[in-house]
Amino acid sequence: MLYPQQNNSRNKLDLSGIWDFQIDPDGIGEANGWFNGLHNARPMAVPGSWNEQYEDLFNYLSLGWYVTSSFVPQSWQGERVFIRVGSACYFGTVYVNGVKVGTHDGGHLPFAFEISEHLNWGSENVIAISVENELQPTRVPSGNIQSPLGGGMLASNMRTTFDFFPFAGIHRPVILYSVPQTHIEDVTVVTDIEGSDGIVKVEVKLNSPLTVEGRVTLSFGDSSVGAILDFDDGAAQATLYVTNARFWSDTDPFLYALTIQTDDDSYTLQVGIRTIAVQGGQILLNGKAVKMNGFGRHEDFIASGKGLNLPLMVKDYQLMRWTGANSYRTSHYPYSEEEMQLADREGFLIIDEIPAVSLQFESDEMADARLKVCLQQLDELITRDKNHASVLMWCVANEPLPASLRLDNLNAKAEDPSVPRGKKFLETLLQRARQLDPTRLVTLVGVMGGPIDWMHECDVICLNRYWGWYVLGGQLPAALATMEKELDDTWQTFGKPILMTEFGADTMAGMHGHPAVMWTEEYQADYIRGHLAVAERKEFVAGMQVWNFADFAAVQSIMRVGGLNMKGVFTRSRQPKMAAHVLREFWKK
Ligand code: GCB
Repeated sequence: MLYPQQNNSRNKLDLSGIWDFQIDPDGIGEANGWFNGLHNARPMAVPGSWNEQYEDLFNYLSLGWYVTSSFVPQSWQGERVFIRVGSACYFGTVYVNGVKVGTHDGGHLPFAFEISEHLNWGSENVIAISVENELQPTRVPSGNIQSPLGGGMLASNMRTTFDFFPFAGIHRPVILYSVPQTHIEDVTVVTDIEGSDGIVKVEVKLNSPLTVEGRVTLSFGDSSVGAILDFDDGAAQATLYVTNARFWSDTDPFLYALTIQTDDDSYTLQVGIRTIAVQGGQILLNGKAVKMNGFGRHEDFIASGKGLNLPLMVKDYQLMRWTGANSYRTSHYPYSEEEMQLADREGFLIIDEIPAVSLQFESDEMADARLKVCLQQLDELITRDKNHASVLMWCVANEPLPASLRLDNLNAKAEDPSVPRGKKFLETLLQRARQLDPTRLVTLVGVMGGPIDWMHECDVICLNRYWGWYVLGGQLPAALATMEKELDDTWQTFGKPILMTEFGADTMAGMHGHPAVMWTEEYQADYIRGHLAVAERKEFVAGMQVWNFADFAAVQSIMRVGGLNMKGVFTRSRQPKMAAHVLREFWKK
């Protein structure tokens, strides 16, 4: 799905701003024509979650209506016009001038509907979007089911299965865009390297099955290479050769501008030439071993919730660089497209994850329903992000949970029918990811005590481990020894690169202790120092990703002080804890 852009053949109108908003707990809005305007509206920022914009909406997850109006210029008439929503959590319905134009299931991914027929050209148009984020067992991520890890521990007032606040609303920009009647519908770019030369393979699809000619050009500074695109049945391919190419990497994130031109349309993408592979215990970027050091993160901030927050995004990248990080995982859902563009530009190595956090497989029926959702999410994610140089890996799940998992007895799962059911489920997703994109690595992130048998199809073994926090808390020497042994055993089992995708300790900023006890800044610093020191001795550890970059909103519970998960090395307002300096010592060397 191409990101909208403005050029001579295309137009783009960003509807970000303050919209009218009204909650509809009884679901009466549609019958009463709320899509034409709201009687009792209050201002609401788009993009943004509604939960932290008003305290009475903090725990509200049911239906809410957003209404605005937009002038569509006369000059757009004759073009095809679409409305595109970057993300609505969880279910969105779009109305234009009173007509329902489409619905979309699932958060964190964009969707678009053609609205050319419903517009008033050269005048105002009423745009309404209703959104709800009810926690339901068949949604992904799921809610309102029992977690084997004990729902009450992590979630008291909202029955999530996952450990972050279920922010609701329109989280990313709503854009009106126009394209010509015959337009470029999709572009796929795959790059390769031969010696010092770069190879750029381009596939272009038009929206109609035409036989026409177009052109593709790759430019850098004053130079360019190009090729003819011979469209047959609306599709064309070309291969460009770049002698002495400048390869994209975390240390030199060089981007070329790739422009597709047809008689009616043109589209430009930023392209990095790079390869990605694994060999033994190493991840190879452009044929050379690279470590993916950084964080698990969240899209989360005061007041904006999960809403796109551009100054915060820039600041977070600067802070990550300050620690020496070069990588992160989009835990636990796809991040904004703006964020992926910044990762390309800044040279961050991304593990790109669908919202499949804490999947459960308690029955065939439930597993089938969730698999359908996950396959759609995977399709949408790969379609959206396939051309980003920064994306090295697709991650199909975070901590899928066997029904019999218990943190106090990590081995108790003989005869658990959710184990083979889960294996089939996860392998289906891994295979689909590989089939949709054979050029990238595929993985899933395993929970402590989860079946390692679920990971055989992964290119990289991703482990979330809390030795020294949830298990062996306050006993760092024993915790680190156990962790080291588990790493060695896992390497023996798989012979594949291992990434620690989570390890961390909740820490109240400003709390100190000598000796270092749990929750103090000293404990977190020692915990992280200990983990990084072990990892440094293991060549097969291809990266360490601390949980978490910053403190983030979770649901209220006895485990989350002030409703926050405090495993950040920065506070929620982005001040460093002692541990952030420890990271610099290791990663800036
Ligand atoms: C995990 C989860 C993450 C939680 C974290 C924690 O394993 O993947 O979503 O926030 O543990 O802090 O408990």
